Amino acid sequence: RKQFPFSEFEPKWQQRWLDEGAFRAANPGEPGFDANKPKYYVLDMFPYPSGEGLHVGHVEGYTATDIIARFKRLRGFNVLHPMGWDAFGLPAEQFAIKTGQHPRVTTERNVDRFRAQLQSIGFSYDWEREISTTDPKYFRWTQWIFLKLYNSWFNPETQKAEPIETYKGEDADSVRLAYVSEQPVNWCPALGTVLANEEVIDGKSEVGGHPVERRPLRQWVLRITAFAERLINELDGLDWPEGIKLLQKNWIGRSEGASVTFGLEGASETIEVFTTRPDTLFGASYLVLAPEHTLVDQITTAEQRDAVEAYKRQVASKSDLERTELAKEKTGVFTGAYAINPVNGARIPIWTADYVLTGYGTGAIMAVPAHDERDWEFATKFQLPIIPVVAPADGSQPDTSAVFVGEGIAINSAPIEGLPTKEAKARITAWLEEKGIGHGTINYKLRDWLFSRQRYWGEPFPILWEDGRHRALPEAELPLAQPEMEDFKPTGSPEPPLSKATDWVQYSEKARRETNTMPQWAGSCWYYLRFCDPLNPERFVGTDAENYWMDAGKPGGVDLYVGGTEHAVLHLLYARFWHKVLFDLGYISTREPFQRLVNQGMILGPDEQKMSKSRGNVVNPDSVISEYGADSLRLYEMFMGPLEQSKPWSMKGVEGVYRFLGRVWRLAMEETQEGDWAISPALVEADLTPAQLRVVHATIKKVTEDIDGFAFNTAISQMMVCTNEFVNASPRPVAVLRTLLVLLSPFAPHIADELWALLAAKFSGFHGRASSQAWPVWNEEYLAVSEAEYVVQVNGKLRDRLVVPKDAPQAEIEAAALALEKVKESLTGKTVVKIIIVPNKLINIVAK
Ligand code: ANZ
Repeated sequence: RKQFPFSEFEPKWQQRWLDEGAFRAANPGEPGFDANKPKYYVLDMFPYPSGEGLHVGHVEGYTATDIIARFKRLRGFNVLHPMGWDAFGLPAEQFAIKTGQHPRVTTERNVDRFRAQLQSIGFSYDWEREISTTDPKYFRWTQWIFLKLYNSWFNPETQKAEPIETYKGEDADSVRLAYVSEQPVNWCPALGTVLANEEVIDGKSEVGGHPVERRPLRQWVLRITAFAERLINELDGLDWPEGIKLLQKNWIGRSEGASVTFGLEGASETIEVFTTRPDTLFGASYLVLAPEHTLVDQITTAEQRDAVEAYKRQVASKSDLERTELAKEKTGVFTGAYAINPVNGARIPIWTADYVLTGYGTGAIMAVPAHDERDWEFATKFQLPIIPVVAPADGSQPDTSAVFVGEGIAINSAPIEGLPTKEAKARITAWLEEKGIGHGTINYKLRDWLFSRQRYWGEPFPILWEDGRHRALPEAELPLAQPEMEDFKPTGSPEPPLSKATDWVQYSEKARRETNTMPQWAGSCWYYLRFCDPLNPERFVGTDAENYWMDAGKPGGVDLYVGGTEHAVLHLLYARFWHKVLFDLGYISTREPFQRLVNQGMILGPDEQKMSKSRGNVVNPDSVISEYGADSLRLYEMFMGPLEQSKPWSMKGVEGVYRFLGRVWRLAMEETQEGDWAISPALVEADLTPAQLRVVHATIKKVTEDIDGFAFNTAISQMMVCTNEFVNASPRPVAVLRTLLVLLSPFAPHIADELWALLAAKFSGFHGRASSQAWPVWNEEYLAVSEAEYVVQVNGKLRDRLVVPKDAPQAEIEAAALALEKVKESLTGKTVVKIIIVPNKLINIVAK
């Protein structure tokens, strides 16, 4: 038997909310817009509509934001709470290839299923704002933003993106924020596409785990590195978890150091190296060039040529990760050439080795084996000199049998002798600058963003090629949709599938279309802007709507963004980058997209392992809904524990909250003899007793503060306390429900609205819906503690705490203290000598 008839009223309310447009957010200038209210924009990371449907992890974050959205509405905010679909992507395309259906068909089917699932949980989205990244009306603007990137550059003087017209140099193509580059890329033959570095894990594709090779390919790349400094610094004003800020900073990987020029013996060329330790220049005993470094071929001597060529071939297939692994046996070959150390004129050999990467710094290093671990291993293996130039700061003798990587005091380094590392770095850098052989510089690990994919199911690039040169497609021709194709399988070579649509590709007699498509990240880089004004046909977002919802003038626009930590780096970094470009170009009003970020913890399987199909421990939200109802699902996911922690699923826990909702139901309803439900005769219009007032007001206070603090689990506990207080009370004042149902409505909106409507038939004061009331306010006076909390000690040691009425007689306090389990335990075998009571503070039991 069901505790309450959720399966009857939940779908009814979902439909009613939709029909009434209950959660519609009006834009400035639209009917129904109330300019006197403050705004609140609460956003979920929109889902990829996979074939598997919604999982309980989605429900967790989405319930949290829904509680906030409903709470803010009740507190008088204009709330923007939208939902949409990140619907381009590899799985849809692969499924389409496998089943012979067009990805649009399967994507639409998945979207319909996701929408129905979300609606069956009662989330208060403004469904009129629904968007999908695959909709031409949407991706028209993704393409438009790409053209803005293509038509702008980063002006180092203003540190801003500017229209390309302000660039005064010769070759505009060399500075565009979207540019073409021949690059070694991660080519995945099985997926038939190029992957970004971050999509490759241990030499395998993140999706599917297929082998990945390196190959040179012509690619579109976005110049995100120009924004590296701002992407670090502008994290400062944001209300994000420190851990996420750190992840972003580490990903950007700023290192301060110097670039130093070494002369070549017997040649006019020079070699520039990047070092973070210019203070160790006197200890440089050889140079290393990355095998791909352009100078390698030029400087290699005839005797060494075969060895170097063989080595380069051997290295070609290795990933950066394999090459730089610390544990790996060092390899390398002498080029036969020598360089001159500019600080002391020493003649040092030039090697090539794969532990130096081509994409970082200058692709060349000065090796200081005494103070760098990799150099140490390399020098030891190839018997190159090891010259200590830094001594430990504590004055102890340098141990030349081991590498010393720390900071210390410069030795064997005439002009900086005796200086501590920091000063030594500054001094030598100044000296290099004076002599014109080096300068201070900053390097970033961040690489420009490889932005093209060889796929069908993505946004085509609005680019034309003619005589080997690219140009923008006229804006009037957007959106540029993919051609209809029967066969959109990867071609097996890096030639994209769109190249098979020959009619589409041939734009004019001379011009051809670009055939790459954009990566899935593109659509999610700006969707939060489109939500502000999703139907605007003229602009990617209207100015008034953007100013209002994104809070012109504040650093970040979206008030609250909730999602998983898997997006801690890439999605958030990419979106911030696009946002800054649009901001610089004057299209939007804020510097940052997301003011506050909260990461939900992972929901683990009942076995405390990650939920996965292969482990067979996946909990399906649909089956929880059919057995216990949507309110129970919502409430349980919030009751599991703090939002940001990971926690295991438990069906017992679901039953627990389900029974709690049953008790809430029975606060108002009673079963009739015929098995129907009728309003409980215990329910009356009556004043609350002081004790009842205290519970109700304590509940208002706790729930209010806990929602603000994202402590949904303890808010629910307090509502349980309140319910237990009243469920057996007879007579039972109906006023309790006027408050409790409103407090409950963000968490369990269906039952709250249903009981509210049922009570309206008999009692006054139940107008509208529970979920459309004003949020209750607590009265501190009712809270005035008539209770005192005592610290209980035994022989001066803290054992427990005790809450008793303030005016309790001494004997009662003593008895209650002695009855405490922990006190009893520590009194075993002892006799109480006396009990000292400091009123309303402390009880000390002296025992022997
Ligand atoms: C000499 C030296 C002496 C270094 C010393 C370190 C310690 P991060 O912090 O990662 O920026 N390096 C520079 N370019 C490289 C490349 N393309 N591939 C591999 N290694 C490279 O590290 C910068 C340091 O890593 C640089 O400072 C350089 O080694 C090396 F006691 O130069 B160092």
